[in-house]
Amino acid sequence: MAVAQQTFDELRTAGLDDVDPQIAELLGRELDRQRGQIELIASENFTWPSVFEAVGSVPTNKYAEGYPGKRYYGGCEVVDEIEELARSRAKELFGAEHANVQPHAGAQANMAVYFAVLSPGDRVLGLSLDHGGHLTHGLKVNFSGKLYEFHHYGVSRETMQVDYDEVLARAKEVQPKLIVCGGSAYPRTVEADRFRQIADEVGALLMCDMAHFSGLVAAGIHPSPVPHSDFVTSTSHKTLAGPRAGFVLCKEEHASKLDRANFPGMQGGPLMHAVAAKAVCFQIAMTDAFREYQRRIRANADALADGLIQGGHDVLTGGTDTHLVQLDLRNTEWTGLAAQERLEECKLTANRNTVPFDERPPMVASGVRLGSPAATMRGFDEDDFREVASIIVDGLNDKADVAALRDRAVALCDKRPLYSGFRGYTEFNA
Ligand code: DSN
Repeated sequence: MAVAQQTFDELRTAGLDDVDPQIAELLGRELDRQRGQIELIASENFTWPSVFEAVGSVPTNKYAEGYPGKRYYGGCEVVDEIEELARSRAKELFGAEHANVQPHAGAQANMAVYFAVLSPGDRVLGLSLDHGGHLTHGLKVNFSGKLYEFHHYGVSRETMQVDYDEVLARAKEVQPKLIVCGGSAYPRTVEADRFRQIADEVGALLMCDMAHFSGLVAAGIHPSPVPHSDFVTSTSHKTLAGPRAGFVLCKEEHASKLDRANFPGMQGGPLMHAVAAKAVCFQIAMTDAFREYQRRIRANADALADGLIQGGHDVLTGGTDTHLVQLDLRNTEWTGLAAQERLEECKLTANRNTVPFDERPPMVASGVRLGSPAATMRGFDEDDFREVASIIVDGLNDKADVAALRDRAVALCDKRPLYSGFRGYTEFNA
């Protein structure tokens, strides 16, 4: 029955199909889209059914401004336990002294840290966006670039990797109050221990944004920035494979400043259903199964990079230490935009990305950023990723048989079905 005809009592028990068939249909189409293409966007993943269940759960109804035991609302005894579990699991998983699990996303996690330790106009040093940083690391049009005096270090022209001597030289020149390491398009290990030495040398605080590689850190595959950093920020939905959300880890000495910066400084009521889902994600990330998943992410990223190189393409830095592979198209006739569009025609989803020292603007770019977490989640192995690399190599050719390449991609999707147990848009909507 159409929503306009439903009574109040009917609406109180009606499902989405009845209330909003348009949105229901779009959700179904989005599920089909996710199932029917190979997801290579390095920052995306397919989360666990248990996380979907927590995200679509009743704490979405609850206001809980404040922190466990110190709320501004009644009825918080259960959500207090949820948040305590999320906090303690985050601390245990990453060996952190303190965790704040309330930031809605990675940008808010970074904002909470800046609000905790910086005043407007303070100097900060971070990796520039066009060398693999992030817009919240001081892009001029972002709050970070507007509020603070951000300076940037880049990667070396020879190695395309961070040159720690150059970072030290920049830090001495800039005298920042905070150094930010990590980023969104850097394929190599972020050596937080070396950033710590640099920060100590110039008397700066250190924040590591591990949003991209936090799953690898949880599994012990990427060195942990936690012992070396004053603050570590992350999302929970990339390699960590949890809900779309953020969190911050810090040393105990910064805990109360961080918590106050997040609330009441920056956010209002936390999204307690998302906090519950973060607790689930941290629990899963402590298992051997999760560590195995992260090992596969790494092996698959290597297979992808090797396949591209063997197919005659340049891969930034010659490979990867993480889940992320940057295809460098500067020696080809392809722009990042054209390549992204061609791959999409072949049922491979990725995003164009500038490469360091790119002469093209970001909307065109000369690179394509690729990642292995999502396809690995649906069961792709190294052979599958070698086939993905081969489809990319064959696709980036003027004479490509796009229909045949699309068939090869669809064959992989059919071999590795996604969310096969789902009855509707999620397992929980029959
Ligand atoms: N948009 C995310 C990424 O793609 O890396 C970072 O915010």
